[in-house]
Amino acid sequence: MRNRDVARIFEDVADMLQIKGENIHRVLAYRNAAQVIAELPRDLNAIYADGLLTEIQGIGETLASKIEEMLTTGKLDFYERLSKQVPPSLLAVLRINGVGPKKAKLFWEQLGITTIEALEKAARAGELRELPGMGAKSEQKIIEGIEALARQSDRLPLGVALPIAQEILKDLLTLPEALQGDVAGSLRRYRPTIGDIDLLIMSENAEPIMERFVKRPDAARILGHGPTKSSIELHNGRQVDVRVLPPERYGTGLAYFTGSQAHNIRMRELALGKGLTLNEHAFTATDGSGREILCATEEEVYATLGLPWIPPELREDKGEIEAAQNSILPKLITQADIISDLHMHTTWSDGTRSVREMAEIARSRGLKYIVITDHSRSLGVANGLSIERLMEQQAIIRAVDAEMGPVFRVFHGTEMEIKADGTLDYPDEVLAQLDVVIASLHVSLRQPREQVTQRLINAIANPHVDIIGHPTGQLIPNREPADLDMDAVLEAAQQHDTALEINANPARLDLPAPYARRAAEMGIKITLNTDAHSAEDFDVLPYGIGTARRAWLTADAVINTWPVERFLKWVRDR
Ligand code: DGT
Ligand code: CA
Ligand code: CA
Ligand code: ZN
Repeated sequence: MRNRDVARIFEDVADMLQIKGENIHRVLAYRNAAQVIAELPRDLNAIYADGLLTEIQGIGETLASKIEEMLTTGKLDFYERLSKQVPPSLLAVLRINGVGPKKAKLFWEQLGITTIEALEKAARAGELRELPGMGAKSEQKIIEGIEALARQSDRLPLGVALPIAQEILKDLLTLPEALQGDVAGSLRRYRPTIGDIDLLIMSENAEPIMERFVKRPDAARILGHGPTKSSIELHNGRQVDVRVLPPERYGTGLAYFTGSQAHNIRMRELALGKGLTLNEHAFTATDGSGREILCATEEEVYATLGLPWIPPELREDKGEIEAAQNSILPKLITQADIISDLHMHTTWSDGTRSVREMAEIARSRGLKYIVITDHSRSLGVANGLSIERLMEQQAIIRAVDAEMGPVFRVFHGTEMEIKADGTLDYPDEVLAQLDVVIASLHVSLRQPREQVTQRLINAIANPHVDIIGHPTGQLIPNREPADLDMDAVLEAAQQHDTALEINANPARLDLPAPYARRAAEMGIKITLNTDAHSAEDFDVLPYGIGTARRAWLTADAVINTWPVERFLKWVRDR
């Protein structure tokens, strides 16, 4: 048994105990153990062999002996006995948003429901509303929950996957045989979520690279170990593929394995038009001669098709081939273009650093100006600022700004709540005293389309509001965006010259790239911010840059590349 199998059984045990109505502490002990084990970087079998099971946080004697039983016998007697009392298929029902153990038990006992399918049928037939504590509304919620579950994908957030990929790549590149390496696949294209990790290594001698890769200590399982391609599964269940290519074919392989599949299909069609086939190895003449064209670089691959090199973030068959053919590919923004950050928090609300510290960190990272935007008063959970505290903060910010001198500027802003009733959290006369106003939705994101859209439009239309923060409210991978009428939102932003944020936090990446692209085409200004709450949070910028590049943005489309004078002129004139 591997870590994830043990974790899954503990998770199921927790659920079954909870459905049975057992002591909550006991339930939580199993649930916590499941989580700890799922995230362990080391193989449980190795830990067990070293006699260190009870050293794992949250694992006492009882749980350790259950782990031992599973590792040595491949099953858990306690789990088998529970499965006879609570149908295991009922556990899937708990994954529906809005269905907890109490309701699952109710549906099972009253209606004999043990599967999601049966529950959906009963809900659609209006049978759930008759049950105690239920009604038409909660019945509808369950239908929506089932629909949302069906849409949910088993994909890993970019922010989790990229550091893992980079670490593995770095390790393989320590081998003298590895001449070069790249992250490929959806990760190189900066998709917000990824299915698996694809890595490419350039080498004449693949064997030592394959060897080192499959022997990684974080490999839970070797899925394949070939001469030039190997795959492992990490303890978190994720697959990593490594392929080794000789230098003279590296460009062809990198282009192929970067994808997307849709982009590759277009490339292959273009090749056929030139009498060539194209696969991961080479172009081959279709005239029967077998003549190959090898490409060491991606530039050569594209040049063979008469195209300029296309940045990976654009390779989705969303017009990039046509743009390349017509020589109108955008000059995409890069991290070096960014000279400011307009959204960050300090200890005044829920950040971990003072105004001065945030300013110094930002300056040391090469920025030229920042805006301090702590939360507003109604967001109690984030220690939002009363008007009095906001004005106190202004004095501090003005002092820090003066001390930092003219080449680094610190401005005063707010990240103001758009409240559930659609009103804004500070009155206009307070907003008028701030340099920059961001308005964001944090509460009541599940309001009906018309209502939540109107809330956002109210904020966009307020002349003091300069920026809408993380406009859709999505959280990756599990919280869906608010049900916004994006056409109406973009139209309003265009009309009022209100900027929309691309929040670089990999859990947000909001505004999503397709909307950001449309917004920029409409002339709406985009701002790219880290929303930093700590020093390390500034590191999320590359995720935002990747998203901006997926949105086809040039540096000029993004406020954060503008010199401070241009930025100030925009906030003052609008
Ligand atoms: P993912 O892993 O689901 O996030 O997405 P990708 O794009 O990383 O897809 P993956 O890992 O299945 O394959 C990596 C790349 O290899 C993919 O972007 C394009 C290329 N590729 C894989 N299978 C095929 C195929 O059947 N046809 C074509 N044209 N390309 C493929
Ligand atoms: Ca992949
Ligand atoms: Ca793959
Ligand atoms: Zn924020």
